[in-house]
Amino acid sequence: MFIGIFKGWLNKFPVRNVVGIFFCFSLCGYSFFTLADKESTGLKINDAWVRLAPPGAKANAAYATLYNPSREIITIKSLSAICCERVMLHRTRYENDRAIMEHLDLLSVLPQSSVELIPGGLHVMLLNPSAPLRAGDSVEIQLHFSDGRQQRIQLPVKSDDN
Ligand SMILES: [Cu+2]
Repeated sequence: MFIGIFKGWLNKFPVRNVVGIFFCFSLCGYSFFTLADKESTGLKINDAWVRLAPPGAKANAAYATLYNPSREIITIKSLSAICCERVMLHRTRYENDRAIMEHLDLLSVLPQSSVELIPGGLHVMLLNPSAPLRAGDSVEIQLHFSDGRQQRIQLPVKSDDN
């Protein structure tokens, strides 16, 4: 009986609309699963946070552990965020006790491996926020992968001591 009703409902729509609806379902499902860390797509994100910067600072560093649960290399080719003018991948290098930040064009995470973004190492740099980021804010960063896929991640803004 249920199938009968469903068929009746389907007959009311031209085939093209059904395809449209299905496409919408799969798109919505895709973004839902990316956020929910679906096994086969995207990275699993842990310990993500944005470091609270001193007042007036034009940059905030962000950290996270990125785990690639898939069997293929996942490469981040760029990042973006609504909060900030630019988002870059940086690596801190030490030269004569001086910390130097280098820009990375790409970051690859090998299959079933993790990359740690941590203070003093690899990190994400959020530049020129449109408004100062405050403790307790949530920042959304979009990862753009080299295969064209994207993943949104949420990071809480926290001070160093918590
Ligand atoms: Cu940096």
